[in-house]
Amino acid sequence: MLMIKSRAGSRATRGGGRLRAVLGVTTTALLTVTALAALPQTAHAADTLGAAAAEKGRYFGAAVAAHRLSEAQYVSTLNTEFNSVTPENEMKWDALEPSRGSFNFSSADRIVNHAQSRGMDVRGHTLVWHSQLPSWVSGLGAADLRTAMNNHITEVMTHYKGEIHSWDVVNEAFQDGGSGARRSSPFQDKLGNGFIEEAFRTARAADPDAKLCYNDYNTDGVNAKSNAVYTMVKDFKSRGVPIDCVGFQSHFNSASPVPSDYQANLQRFADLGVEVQITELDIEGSGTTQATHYGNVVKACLAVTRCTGITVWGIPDKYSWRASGTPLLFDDNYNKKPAYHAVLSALGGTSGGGPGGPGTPGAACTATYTTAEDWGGGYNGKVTVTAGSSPISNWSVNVTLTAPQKVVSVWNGTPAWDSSGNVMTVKSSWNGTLAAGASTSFGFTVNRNGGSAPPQVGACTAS
Ligand code: 9MR
Repeated sequence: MLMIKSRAGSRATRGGGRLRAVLGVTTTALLTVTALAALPQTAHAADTLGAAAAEKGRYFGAAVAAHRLSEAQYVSTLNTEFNSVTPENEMKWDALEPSRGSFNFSSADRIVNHAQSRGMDVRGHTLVWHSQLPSWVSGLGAADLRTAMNNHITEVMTHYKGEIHSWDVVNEAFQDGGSGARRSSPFQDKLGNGFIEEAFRTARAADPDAKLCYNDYNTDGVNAKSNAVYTMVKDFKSRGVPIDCVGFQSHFNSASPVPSDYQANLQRFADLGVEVQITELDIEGSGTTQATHYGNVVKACLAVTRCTGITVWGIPDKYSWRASGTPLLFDDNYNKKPAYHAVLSALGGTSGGGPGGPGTPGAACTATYTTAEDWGGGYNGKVTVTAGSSPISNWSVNVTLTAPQKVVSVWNGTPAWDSSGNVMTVKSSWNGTLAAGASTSFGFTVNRNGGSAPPQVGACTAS
């Protein structure tokens, strides 16, 4: 007996992207209300990781634990700095389906609800993995295991349909070490090599808009294990097996440092026609050495066009799975470490903007972009406009779309179009007057029409 609770009702009241895509241009009023409701807490755009990454067309996420969401400092750091979350343990099989056919989504829902209320994206982790697998699954015979695997994928993805931008469909299916062989697991041992393909096909059918990723560790450089994954992805692409992305966990320490061919490895996967995502980044160490490694990882991602986002595996060091190695960006008191500043700087952001606002010194105003919601076929963009060190009474920002993408509505700003129809100049409407350092925002809905390039947001001008 399945005990699946549909999230459709909550999605409607939260203003899920797909609903808005259907309503389109005729619902500007609704869009205005819901877009404002979804604004992330941060107003200090380019001085946060999420906003700086968004300016580069990327997300910057953190692994999150549901039970930490009642801790004020944890939540405020999450809300201020990150625009994507991955449930650290709450979407694993043992958490979601502890006994056969009986699903418990409560902790995972808590994270998804939090993310949605702040306009953050969610990565789903993970559907099929040998670890954190309940014993009832490992005890099944082949036929039953196949049914259980496909049912698990279908029920979980259906529950979160339209709410997860990327799913780790299969995690860690290859052995460590030199062989490049498959890892022994109930799935591998009973279903054979075909289980990965079957999982991806089932996942595509369950939520056609979610990006489907293969995720693994020690595949970050070119080596036997990454070669084996590469061969599989190439084969999937050539045979039309649905795969959209490869996740590189990127757990680094002195025994497993950032490989010198990290960027080249990301690039060779990207060249197969998949997105690459850095999914569980942490680097043990401290001070400038750790900071340099972090900066290099971010630069590698930015140098690969199809590297669409970075997730760090936790927020403060004390909650890391490798806490003693202090591998994260915030110390135990949530102070920003040198590694934080290196990441922000590599993303093109600027440290040091306190309350009152960031901005390029001397600029009348700054404009920073984030994607508020994304439903595959389109998205809602948000541009935060922040006055510089003097008050302003109006502002103007150019937004350039790449055809065939089209803007279908704009709110909290007045658009005008150039002759190509791709460049819109958005001028302030009711919200032109800003005190020094104060922020406002405008939003717009884009239909992708099959395109994929992120919008280019130009400089802000004001008078
Ligand atoms: O960080 C997770 C930790 O809290 C769990 O105890 C552990 C259990 O296996 O999983 C950790 O996350 C892992 C992730 O799901 C897959 N890649 C390796 C991560 C670190 O172990």
